Amino acid sequence: AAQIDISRFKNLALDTQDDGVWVVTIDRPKKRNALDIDTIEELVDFFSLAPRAGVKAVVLAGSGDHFCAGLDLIEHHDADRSPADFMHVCLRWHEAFNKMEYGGVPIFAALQGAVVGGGLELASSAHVRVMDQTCYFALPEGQRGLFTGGGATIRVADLVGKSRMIDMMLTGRVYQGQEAVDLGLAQYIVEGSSFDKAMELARKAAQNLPLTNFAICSAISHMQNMSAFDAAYAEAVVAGVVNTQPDARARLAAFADKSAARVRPNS
Ligand code: 1HE
Repeated sequence: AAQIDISRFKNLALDTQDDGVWVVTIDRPKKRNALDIDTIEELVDFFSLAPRAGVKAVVLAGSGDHFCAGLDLIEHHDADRSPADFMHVCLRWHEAFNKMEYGGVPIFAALQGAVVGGGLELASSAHVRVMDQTCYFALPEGQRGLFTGGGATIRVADLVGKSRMIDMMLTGRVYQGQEAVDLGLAQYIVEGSSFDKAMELARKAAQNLPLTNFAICSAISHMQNMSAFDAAYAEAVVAGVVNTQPDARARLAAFADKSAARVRPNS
């Protein structure tokens, strides 16, 4: 298994829980967790290793009152990048976010305050988003003279639909509260701490077999990129591997001997 050397990370605060859940916190609160080059490289590092390091689930958080303010606009301004330079910056964002979405480790984003621009691109690369009452979503790139470069055209459009994304960018529209959940920007909204809820969900997911979670958090995303014909084939292959894994036998036996919990409606 790969080892994750926590001391190497400066902009991410990493914390491990004993059930295999890792807390990954973007830790630049004075900059509202804006994503500079170094932070993106740390995300690439962590999420490249996580699938091979026994990480069972991740709670992805932002330090302070805001989840993430997106691209570090000051770094971008000061660097005065060439088109080719910024293209390569964006490719590193894609490297990080693709590792997240396709890596096979369940990621639960705990959202508060601003989830804007690249911050929304980051959040949309998680598998599950939990928002609190302070949380709001926007794509201010349009107003800043910019365009999205971290996958919003794929992932945010996928969450809210093309027309809503275009409106968000043209007009700076902000979504918050229950409406944001209804649109699919988050799956959960809580009265209290989004972190506590994300942790509860991550712990629950961490009890699934790792190979099952790998398929859920990798295969489904890959299949969206395939024709239905090829996706059905890939699904059969994945299910062939997952549904016959030796570790699942005990769970199947528990169902057969009626000791396993049954699926019941919410009370
Ligand atoms: C930053 C950034 C940043 C704050 N880059 N430094 N994203 C945006 O357009 C969002 C820009 N940020 C904001 O609208 C606000 O800062 C917030 C709503 C997130 C927070 O407001 P507030 O009042 O709590 O903080 P503030 O006073 O605006 O900022 C506090 C500090 O954080 C200040 O630095 P300081 O050194 O003067 O104290 C800000 O400069 C700094 N800060 N946001 C750099 N984004 C791959 S393409 C992706 C495209 C994009 O993501 S475009 C960016 C969209």
